[in-house]
Amino acid sequence: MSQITPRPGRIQRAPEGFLSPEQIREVSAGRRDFLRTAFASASMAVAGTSVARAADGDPAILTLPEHSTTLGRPVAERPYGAPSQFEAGLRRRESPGLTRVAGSSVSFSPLQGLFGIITPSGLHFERHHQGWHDIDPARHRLMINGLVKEARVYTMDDLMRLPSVSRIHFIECGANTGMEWGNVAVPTVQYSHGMLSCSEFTGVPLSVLLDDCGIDRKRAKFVLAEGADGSSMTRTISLDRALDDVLVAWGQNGEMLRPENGYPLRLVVPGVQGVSWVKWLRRIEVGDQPWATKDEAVHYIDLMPDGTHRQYTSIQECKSVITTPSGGQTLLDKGFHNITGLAWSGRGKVKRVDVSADGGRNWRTARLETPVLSKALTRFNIDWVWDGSPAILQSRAIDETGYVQPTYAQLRAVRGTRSIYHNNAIQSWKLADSGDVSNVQVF
Ligand SMILES: Nc1nc2c(c(=O)[nH]1)N[C@H]1C(S)=C(S)[C@@H](COP(=O)(O)O)O[C@H]1N2
Ligand SMILES: [Mo]
Repeated sequence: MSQITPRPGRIQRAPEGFLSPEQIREVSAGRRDFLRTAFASASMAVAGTSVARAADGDPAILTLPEHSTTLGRPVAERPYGAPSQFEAGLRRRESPGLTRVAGSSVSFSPLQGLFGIITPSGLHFERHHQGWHDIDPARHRLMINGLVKEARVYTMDDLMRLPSVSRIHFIECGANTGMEWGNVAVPTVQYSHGMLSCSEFTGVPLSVLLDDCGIDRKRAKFVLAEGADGSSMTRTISLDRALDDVLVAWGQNGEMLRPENGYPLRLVVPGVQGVSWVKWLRRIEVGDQPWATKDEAVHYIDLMPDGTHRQYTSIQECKSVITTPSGGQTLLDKGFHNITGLAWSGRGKVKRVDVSADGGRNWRTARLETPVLSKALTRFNIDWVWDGSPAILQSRAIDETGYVQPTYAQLRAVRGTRSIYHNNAIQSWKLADSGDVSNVQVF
């Protein structure tokens, strides 16, 4: 157990992500001097007490600010709310140089700046193979055809009058952390793990629609989901899964999906890699064998150490990452720090998360914050007192099947180093005695 010291350690959170080490050092050095002067007089005045900031000398508490003496802005000035101007650093970001065209690219969620388990819709990561569209829902249709008694075409109105459910699930691109297979490639958790988001999705279970069309129970084994964008995004899903927890969803976090996330309709395939969550969903075909389309025969296959490719590895295995402190941040003080992060498993609930501060030699079990939901992000927290010496911070998740998140050595022993997809290895953040946190790999 750690003692909570009265003045929690402060963190330079560097939400910009791509600060150079020099810039980070500049910022944190400046900030430290500032903190030192700000607190010097205060701590003398209250010597012997546990108060961190004395009122004495702090203009932020002594002077009545303008906002306490003037009329505020009118209600509904912004009919659709937006974040504070002071949160402008919290942005989805493209990784410079990762892709050549922005229409076929990725933006990463700023995990380092998020709380809890729900990703604000405006910060949900994006992955488009052929750009995004804002499709008129009045003109959008979903067709179900193939091995069904009656092929049907649904309008959005048809779908939205059906009995719907709302469920919280994570979506993770299969290529998340893909740049880290061979060596450390990116500086921050936004770029190493930010193709990950979690929302409450609302829609109709795909099983309801398949029932409505009457699937040929004898021959039907698979379904194919197809998107309405120009990428010909088509993915095979086994019928078992399609009838289990897959949703045809229009809602995301209480409102309609955002255009970037598939408005007006997307598939939600809990636990499965993002590519199967077909956006702008326009067709479900029922068939008797996998289609082996381009996005499952050429892309989204795992290159194995022996040179062969593994197909149809869809589940996102148990994984976790510490989001604070994480790469690019700087601890400005010794003493108490809350270590926080996210854990998830495509196979069900997270059972336990352990945290190490010494590169995996010793582990302590973190607190899992409720709710702990199946195939959803789970938030963990653990108290920690930094004594100022270098440390390697790691988290290791275990899911309800008993599967333990692997080390890089364990993962590479099976998968090699030249893969792209399904890297769920334990992430290490190195904390230097300067307080700077950086991305390292520990074997
Ligand atoms: N129609 C269509 N669906 C798609 C894609 C796409 O390009 N077109 N990209 C897929 C991939 S690879 C991922 S990881 C997820 C990303 O979903 P998001 O953009 O809502 O985060 O959508 C999937 N569904
Ligand atoms: Mo993806």
